[in-house]
Amino acid sequence: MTAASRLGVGMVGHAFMGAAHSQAWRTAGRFFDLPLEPDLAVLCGRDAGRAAEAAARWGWRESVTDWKDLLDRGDVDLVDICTPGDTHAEIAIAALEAGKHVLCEKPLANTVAEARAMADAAARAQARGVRSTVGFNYRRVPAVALARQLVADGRIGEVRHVRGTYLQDWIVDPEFPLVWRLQRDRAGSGALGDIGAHVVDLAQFVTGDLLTGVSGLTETFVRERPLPAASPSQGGDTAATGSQQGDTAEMPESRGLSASGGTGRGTVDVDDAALFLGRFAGGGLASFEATRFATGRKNALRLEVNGSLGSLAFDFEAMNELSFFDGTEDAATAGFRRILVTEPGHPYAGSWWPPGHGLGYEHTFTHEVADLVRDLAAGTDPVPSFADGLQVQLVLDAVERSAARGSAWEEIGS
Ligand code: SOE
Repeated sequence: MTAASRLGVGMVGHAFMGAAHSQAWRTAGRFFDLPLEPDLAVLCGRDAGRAAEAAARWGWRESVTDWKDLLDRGDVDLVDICTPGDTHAEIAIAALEAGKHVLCEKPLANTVAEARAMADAAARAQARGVRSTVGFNYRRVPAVALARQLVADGRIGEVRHVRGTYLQDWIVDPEFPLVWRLQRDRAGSGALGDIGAHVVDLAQFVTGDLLTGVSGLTETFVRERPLPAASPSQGGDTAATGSQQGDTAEMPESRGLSASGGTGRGTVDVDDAALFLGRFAGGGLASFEATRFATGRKNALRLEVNGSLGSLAFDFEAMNELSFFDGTEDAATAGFRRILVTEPGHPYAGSWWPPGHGLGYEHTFTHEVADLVRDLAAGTDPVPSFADGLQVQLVLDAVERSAARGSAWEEIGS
């Protein structure tokens, strides 16, 4: 691999997202003809032993414990941020200013102020040819990319309704511990920022339109939980177990919580669920739901778009399918048809398996890094940008402001 043909990657964090990104960096060059070969140079985690274990498991050449080490390395061209949201701004801004491209997991940040600082740093870096993107990976589901194409081609006409839900149930058990995702100072918010960010980005991506105002309602059903058992690493550093439960909580005493080692209880200061209405610039109306208490729903990211000429419906739990209703067809035979999005001509699908064999969650990350590598080689700006991530953060912030004001209508700032 010559220096000119490689893209040196340094990844910070190695929990669930670190595992997904590692799989993507390892796989992208084998299924997509990329102009640059990703080189998994170095993984960073705060606990040396667990970082070394993760580096060996996921295929990284070495591991370090200080993310700042990545900024001085000549073999790192891009910093991939897979840590909890409270560290995104510091790491991304420093990496951009050090001349490293950045892939940052979603949500971009925990606050609008942080997101704006990141977007400003990205704009300054872009002027120097240093590029950045935020990891809204569901845009890269073939069925979602097809839905966006159909809307853009006018196949459903004017968008009237968007119905977006993201339903999970992994904390329904009140004894599930107070992990970092349930701590405002680490995660910024609860279901709203974690999975609400995805459904907002998805709705705006598929419709090609932006929300201009929202009215929101949030709830925390379980207001205190057991403190997590002390663990040798802190939140966001553990090797993935392939589920949210794999993100162990950070050491309780590191947050001023009692160092009970899992015997005490702590207050949940984030939302368990958020419901909100929205209006799009083009006049369409939207309803959204992001919850971790939809008992029985594991990762049900769903979007339905109703237009003046037809409708589209997507459910991530059947991610290789897109339902399409063509309202221009003869009413006698019209109906929602199931498009199996696995044909060679469908987005991304031609790089994988024969029709009907299907893709999974991991492939969305492979598509994400494949598109990113192509952009970096071509000198074009990857999407979604940090500015796109800021816009999602503005929506989330407006939902929280609305919920705090009795669901009063809140305009989306800029
Ligand atoms: C929530 O637990 C979560 O891990 C999100 O953080 C991811 O973005 C989503 O892809 C799966 O669920």
